[in-house]
Amino acid sequence: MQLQSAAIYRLSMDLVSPFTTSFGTQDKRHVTIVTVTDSTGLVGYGECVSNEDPLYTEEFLDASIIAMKKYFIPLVLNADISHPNGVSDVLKNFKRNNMGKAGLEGAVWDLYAKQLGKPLHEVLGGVKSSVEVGVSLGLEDTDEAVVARVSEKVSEGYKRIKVKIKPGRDVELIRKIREVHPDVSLMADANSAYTLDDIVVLRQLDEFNLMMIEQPLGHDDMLDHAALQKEIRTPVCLDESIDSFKAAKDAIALDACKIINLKIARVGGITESLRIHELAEANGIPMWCGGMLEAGVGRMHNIAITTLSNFTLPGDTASSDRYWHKDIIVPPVVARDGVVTVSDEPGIGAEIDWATLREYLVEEIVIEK
Ligand code: OSB
Ligand code: MG
Repeated sequence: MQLQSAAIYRLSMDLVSPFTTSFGTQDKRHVTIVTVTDSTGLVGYGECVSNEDPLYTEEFLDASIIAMKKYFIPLVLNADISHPNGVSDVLKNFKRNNMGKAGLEGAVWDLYAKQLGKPLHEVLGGVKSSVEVGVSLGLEDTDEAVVARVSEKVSEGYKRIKVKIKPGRDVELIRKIREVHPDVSLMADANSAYTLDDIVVLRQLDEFNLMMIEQPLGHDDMLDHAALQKEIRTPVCLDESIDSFKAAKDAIALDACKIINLKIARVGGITESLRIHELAEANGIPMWCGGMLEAGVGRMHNIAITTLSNFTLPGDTASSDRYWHKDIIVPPVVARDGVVTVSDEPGIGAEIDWATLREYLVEEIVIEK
């Protein structure tokens, strides 16, 4: 692929509103953009979605940046790879650090598609020209404020609403949402906040006809999720637990979930994502594409992968303006009535708006071959 150089852009972007989950509140994102440039000057874009702190998974941004700078980027630049699949081969001895790997690999995939002059979704084997999306809503100070948010997003046309729950903010919150929106496609995401000791509460959630409950138990509680799924009607969806093809295979073998939330970054990149997609499809496990409060580059990767056939449920790739006053890509992501039209431009299908990116820039790291 004639890779010549790479760069890491560390940005600081304020969210339009704070985002609260069971593990904490974020009011800004340390967005990290990765680029790779080939010998003709074509540039591929990736986004490393690591959070500042190791709260969602063990990975955190400073560590991802060191991993990319010290190991991943120099190796990949010098590996003479001919296809983006080669990135995970070159990096296979490095354990985990999946978000760092995926940030770099995403840039290589975008560059590869641009070298072919084709949209990334087509290179990946996507089959849709538009994708349905939902929205993920954080906890608010009061349940009433969450209900108001849900109403706002329902009126914007999102195809399903996900709300965050945690112990003490669960059954009553969902009950209040259902009183106002009895039929809306609704799901809850606990981000690992419960254990099997909370079975009484988790069983009560069965009453609300939720599409699914996302990651109720710990990230490494595959057996407990399997036990839970036997006890509740609501489909269990795994997020944090699915960090590799192997994890997806185990989850399916154990009946630990009925649905998979796929995040490209959590599994270490698009190549691993494609393997999981094939596995899930063969086993009748529907998928949707999760999010990490990405800026535009990561959102465009998410849209590209959502065009694959087994992404049958609306994901979390909401419009850019749900997150940012001004996104770093042109055009930004726009969901109309919960539908995003897929771009047919080469690669991810959007350009970085460098003037805007520079407004958010904290540090720029350039790595030559
Ligand atoms: O658990 O899906 C999650 C955001 C950051 C970290 C974890 C999660 C989320 C979200 C929001 O739910 C997804 C998005 O809107 O990008
Ligand atoms: Mg989740």
